[in-house]
Amino acid sequence: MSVVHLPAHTSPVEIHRMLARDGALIIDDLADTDLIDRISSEMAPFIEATPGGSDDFSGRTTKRTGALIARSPSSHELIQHPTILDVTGRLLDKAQSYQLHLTQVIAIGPDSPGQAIHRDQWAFDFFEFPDDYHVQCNTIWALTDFTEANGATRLMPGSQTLPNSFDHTVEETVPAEMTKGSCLLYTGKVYHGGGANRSDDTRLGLNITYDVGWLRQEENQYLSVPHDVAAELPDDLLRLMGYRIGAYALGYIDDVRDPIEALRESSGAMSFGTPRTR
Ligand SMILES: O=C(O)CCC(=O)C(=O)O
Ligand SMILES: [Fe+2]
Repeated sequence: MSVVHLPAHTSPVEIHRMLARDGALIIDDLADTDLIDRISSEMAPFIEATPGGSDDFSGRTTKRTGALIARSPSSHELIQHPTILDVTGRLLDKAQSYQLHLTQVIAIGPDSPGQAIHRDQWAFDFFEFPDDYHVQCNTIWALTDFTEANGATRLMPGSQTLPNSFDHTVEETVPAEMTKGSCLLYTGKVYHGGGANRSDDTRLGLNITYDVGWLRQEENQYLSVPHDVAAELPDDLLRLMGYRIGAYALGYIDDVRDPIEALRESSGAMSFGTPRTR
């Protein structure tokens, strides 16, 4: 089974239908390559300064560079891509809200071995969510072409309802080959892993993941994005970052206030010690 490719104009309803069926798909050429190049150049100095991973799972010759909201203004457009947000809302519709889980450029360097085949939802302490309860929706935007040789993500389409196992092998997977600007979309339940890079070039992918509002975010947006930067961002992006009440009362500030209100009021100088007058 290969990873299905859909054209960029496919409706969110149809994309969601295919995503629920296969657990993974590629939307071809969803982003302008100009936008992709701007993001790559904004991130280049940060990628350069990032060390390789500290264990085999994250990849010792793979760099993971995050905090895109603070570091790459151009990335905001991809993070808030209307088609992706629409599909995410449909996939995560059992929860009251969803939020940004992480933003990360994954740079797989030459001679990197393949990553162990895994499910991303294992990040939540291996909790076994019901098959029909999706907790995360992942994108990997191709910042370079993804080829089998340069380490295209490998997936097992249709594997989302298999039991948990650490024993799946690369032979059971297919590569998500795609052009620069295309977007790999996959659920937290599908088995996959970064591919081995047998080329001379670095494979660059921008992983932007969303998760349900009642779970902890993998990338802490409140500290990854300095408050003076956050205070300048529009409300809809702040809400996506988690500056909101995630369910009935999750994530409130002091006297059950909306965090966005507290951020705006403090305008960079958080002073919660002084009683407020309304
Ligand atoms: O870089 C990739 O292609 C996939 C990485 C991945 O699956 C992960 O880090 O969880
Ligand atoms: Fe993964």
